[in-house]
Amino acid sequence: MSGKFIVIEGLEGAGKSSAVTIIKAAIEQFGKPLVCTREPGGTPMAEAIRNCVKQDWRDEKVTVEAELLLMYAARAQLVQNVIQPAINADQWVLADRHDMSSRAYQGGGRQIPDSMIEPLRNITLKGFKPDLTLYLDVEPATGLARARGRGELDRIEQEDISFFERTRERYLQLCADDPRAVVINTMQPMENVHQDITKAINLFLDKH
Ligand code: T5A
Repeated sequence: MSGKFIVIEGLEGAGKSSAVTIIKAAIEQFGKPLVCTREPGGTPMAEAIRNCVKQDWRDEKVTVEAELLLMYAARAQLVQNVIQPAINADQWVLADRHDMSSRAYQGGGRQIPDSMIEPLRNITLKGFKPDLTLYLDVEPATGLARARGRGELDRIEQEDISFFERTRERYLQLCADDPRAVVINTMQPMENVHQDITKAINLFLDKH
């Protein structure tokens, strides 16, 4: 027996926080012990990396290569120390972001070629992948307006809109190629978004 790995993905302001709350409740009702994670982060060292990548370093430019490597360094810590042990112990894991974020933000947004990303994925994940990914789709302008309403934008959130358009486009491509990914339209009233999320998670739970 082993647990399941469910991932929520999406641009800033897509509504991942409320999706986590809905899915967490559904899994707990299903009677499964649950571990929740976020990326980058989720272990003491990975949280330190998160602080490092989210902030500006005054005049020092964060290179796209350093950003990519830090995302995978944080992921290696989290997957080996938290996610895989939990799954091996028959717990379920609900993740706020995972590998698809790097492929979309660094691959799509930053335009880093797959030939650079793939070796890092192999080293870090060794073929490990989610059982279900819910991608919350939002147009960048709408998502960023929601994120702005919440407070100051961080280093990545301050990127040009074209960065988020490329990121979204890559997300949609990755979902189209992944039979375990479900796209949820979040550009509709919150109540409808929540109904769609509930439907998707219940469909998954019915099969497991
Ligand atoms: N990153 C991360 C990479 O570049 N590569 C990687 O490999 C990884 C793992 C992480 C940053 O790092 C990048 C991506 C990110 O830029 P973060 O703080 O975790 O930083 O950023 P986010 O995950 O984007 O967190 P956010 O809090 O911005 O996004 P959420 O959680 O999707 O937004 P949420 O749920 O707080 O919603 C925002 C607001 O919108 C409203 C909500 O009420 C809330 O106020 N809202 C809606 N309003 C109207 N209609 C709806 N349907 C709504 N849905 C939500």
